[in-house]
Amino acid sequence: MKTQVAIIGGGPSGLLLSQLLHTRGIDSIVLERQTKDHVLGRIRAGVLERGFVDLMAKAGVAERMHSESYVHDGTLIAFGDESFRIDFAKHTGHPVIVYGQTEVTRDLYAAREASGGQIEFSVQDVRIHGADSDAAFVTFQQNGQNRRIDCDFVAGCDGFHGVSRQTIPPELRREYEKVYPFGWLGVLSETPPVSHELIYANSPRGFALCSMRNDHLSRYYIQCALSDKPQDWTDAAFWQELKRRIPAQQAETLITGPSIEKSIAPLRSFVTEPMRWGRLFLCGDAAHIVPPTGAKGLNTAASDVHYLFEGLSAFYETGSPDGLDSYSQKALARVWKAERFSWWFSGLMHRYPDQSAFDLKMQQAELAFLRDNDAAQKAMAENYVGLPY
Ligand code: RFL
Ligand code: PHB
Repeated sequence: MKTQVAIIGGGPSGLLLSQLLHTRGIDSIVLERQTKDHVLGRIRAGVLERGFVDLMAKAGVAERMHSESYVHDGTLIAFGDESFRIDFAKHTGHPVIVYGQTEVTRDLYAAREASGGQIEFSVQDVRIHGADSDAAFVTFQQNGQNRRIDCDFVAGCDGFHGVSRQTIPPELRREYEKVYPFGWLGVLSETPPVSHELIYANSPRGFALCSMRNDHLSRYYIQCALSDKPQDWTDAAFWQELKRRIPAQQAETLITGPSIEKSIAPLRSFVTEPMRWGRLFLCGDAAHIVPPTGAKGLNTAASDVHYLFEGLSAFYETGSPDGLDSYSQKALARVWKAERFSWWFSGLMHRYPDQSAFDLKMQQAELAFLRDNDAAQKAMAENYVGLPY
């Protein structure tokens, strides 16, 4: 097989890139290790920045998102018995929207299929060859057959555990990592959301988050120990713990029900540099991870896709390699800002096992400052709705 851009990974990064390239007549083949049902079964991100929304429109896949998403002009921050609202619209003129990653991925699959895009599922042993030469190619196995794609470029969109990052020789890679001493236990339930806007809560029992997917589907998270397993938590125990961590008014009105998904995610900050090696470009979770506090993972994947799409379009349309040459530097400049925000917001909202009385006072003072200071709220809101590309 032959294509212009071989894309490893059929998650949101790979699909969005493939669909955007298609709008400029650039050919790609997507290789996905899992089945489509498996990819669509993963419950992940929920909050989309305006940059992401614009990219979906550019890719021609914004129709259902616009009709079914929730527009949010602000968020509630709770600490102890207090809570205050940060008004995104007032501070930045922009909202965020809530539309699940599952739905984003579903819309992108539908668009790729409608335009005859090639996506190969259940591929195994994907290997990238000649990325540092003029003749890159990708080999893989499918249904017991060895297959090969010759290509101009490879986009490594295969997530944190993919092969693309590992293809870059270790001596050329620099990795930065912070692992947090807790995880998030997430529950999806077919119940109406407790609040129209998200609630981030720092309680003495740990962090909690109230989110949603639509009027009948809620998404809640609580900070948990890294050693916890989802099966350790009955639904009743989860609801009881959530109620103890959110403001009394919401705890009283929370409607509970059976969970339809329950999972635990560890929290990690991670960046690899550079994001390019020859003809291989890393995008999204393949290159960086943020803790989910602040909802930056999928959104940062989207800004990478934007820079790579611009670079590839310019290359094919004008022959200029400038956009590709500056890809890593441009993408990383924005990635580090998202890393900083997620790290800061995680530090502000969680209880740490080794937190001293002094550390706790610092956290409380910073929350009080955020509550009382307009400039601090504006800085938070600008980061939350998404820094410009
Ligand atoms: P993905 O989604 O991991 O997709 C990578 C795809 O590559 C496939 N793959 C391979 N394919 C072929 N060969 C290989 N060797 C392969 N290895 C892997 C995988 O099967 C997969 O289909 O990466 P991508 O596309 O970069 O997208 C990143 C996002 O998924 C991720 O950043 C977000 O989900 C993070 N995240 C959130 N981000 C937000 O922007 N807003 C949020 O509200 C938000 N909430 C979250 C989140 C992540 C969470 N978890 C579970 C980590 C909430 C949670 C709980
Ligand atoms: C979600 O709805 O899954 C979600 C929302 C906000 C976050 C993280 C996850 O910060």
